[in-house]
Amino acid sequence: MRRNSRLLIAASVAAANAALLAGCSQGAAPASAGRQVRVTLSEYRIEADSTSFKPGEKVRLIVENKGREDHELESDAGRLDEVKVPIGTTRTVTWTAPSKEGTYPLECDMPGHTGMTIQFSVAP
Ligand SMILES: [Cu+2]
Repeated sequence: MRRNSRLLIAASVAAANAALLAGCSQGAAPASAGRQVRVTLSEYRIEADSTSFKPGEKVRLIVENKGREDHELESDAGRLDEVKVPIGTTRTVTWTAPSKEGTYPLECDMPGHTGMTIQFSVAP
């Protein structure tokens, strides 16, 4: 039961990512990244060193799961593809902040993790 629902979610996330990728070209990020921002996942919240970014700023996100469950981090509006972060692991990804000013959610979209969200802002 649990396995089936995970598979379904994985399939729908893959479809969403494909749709996102079709609409933008941010996959080809150069190796040089700007500042590092640590993001910590636990039950059921997200904490981050910084939640303020410049439009189009390139950032290295160091995402650590300090919880007792698997988590992930993503932002559809903020253009961060899903980063899976199993229990006890840390994942580093390069991310480019949206070019448009505004407030965006970063969230864990796993079943039952509703409310595991943090807002970040993009402003010059
Ligand atoms: Cu979670």
